[in-house]
Amino acid sequence: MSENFQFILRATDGGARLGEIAMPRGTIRTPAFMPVGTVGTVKAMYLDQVRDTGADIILGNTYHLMLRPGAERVARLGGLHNLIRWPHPILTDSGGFQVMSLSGLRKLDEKGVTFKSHVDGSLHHMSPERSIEIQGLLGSDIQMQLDECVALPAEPKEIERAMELSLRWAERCRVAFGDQPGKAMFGIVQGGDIADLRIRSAEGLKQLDLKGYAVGGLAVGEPQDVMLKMLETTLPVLPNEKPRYLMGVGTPDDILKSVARGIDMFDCVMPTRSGRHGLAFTRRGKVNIRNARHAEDLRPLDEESNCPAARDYSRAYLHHLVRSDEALGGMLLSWNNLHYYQDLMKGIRQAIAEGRFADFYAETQEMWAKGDL
Ligand code: PRF
Repeated sequence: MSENFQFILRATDGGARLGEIAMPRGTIRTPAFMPVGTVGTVKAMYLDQVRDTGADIILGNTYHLMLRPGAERVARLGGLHNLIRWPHPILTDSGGFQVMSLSGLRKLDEKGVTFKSHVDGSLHHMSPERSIEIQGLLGSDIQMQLDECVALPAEPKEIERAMELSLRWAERCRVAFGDQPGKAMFGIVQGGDIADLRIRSAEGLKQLDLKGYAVGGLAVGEPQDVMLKMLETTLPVLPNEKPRYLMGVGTPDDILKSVARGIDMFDCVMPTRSGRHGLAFTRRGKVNIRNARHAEDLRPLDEESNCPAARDYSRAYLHHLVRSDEALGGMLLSWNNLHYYQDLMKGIRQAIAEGRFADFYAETQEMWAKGDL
């Protein structure tokens, strides 16, 4: 643990980086996967379980928490860590992206974004300063600037406008955040699928000398090779000695390929959301447990896993639970999936430490390609 926010790069292997973010609430081993705890819960999981899968940090959402239970209320309740009983680091997303994807009626201008709550239809305004204020009230350890993420494909002019606006908002967020020892505010690179815009965004953010940098605006409709190309364009511009976070990504394959290009942090709803829908991630790729072929299969998802959900429950039972819409089905598959993701990150970190990331990459891809047993 550290009194301050500190990123230590321990080793590199090709483009892949092994590191640690040390901060007062704990150390985050990178490359890291952050389970998504949108409304103050990693859905269908106990936080003790989340911790036991190997998570060092979880993510919360400004947008959801400001609407319900409300940022000031969370503060009165002793902050998010206290409320949800997670004493380890929490990163909060700023709200811009969720406003775009979830709320009805929204108006965006220089001042910020006005939107209609998806909970009760009420009108809200969020400026860059208010986003940082809310993240402070929640008690977030790593706060994100307010940005505008454009879904792809989009017109170049539109992508450029949103990128420039995000850059100006980054400056305002930095001023609003000030200097908070032990906490960090990250900037977010935008620029869609246009290399020049990505470079300008990254250069602009670099000048703000932030504690970390996220790459946003990807995995929003573009093919994977475009996303990877954008990482190859963007990452060399960002300072080597700061952590880099790829927002909202992704599949296990996206993660491996992005680590290879120098990403240190990820978050995604995929393991939990797809778990609730009956999709299991395993060493041998994805398994749709709803499929009729599992109905009388007494084998577990993966007898070699040390996750009880993967090792001790039959596919037949998981199939039955999911088909019956039982809560336990989603709980077990979310557990299996988060465990799988954290095992993948652990494997990645070990491989980088031992200078065999390329071999690990090839072996992991080979296992996925074999398919389910
Ligand atoms: N901006 C913010 N949060 C995000 C994104 C973004 O661009 C994405 C895009 N993949 C996910 N979450 N603030």
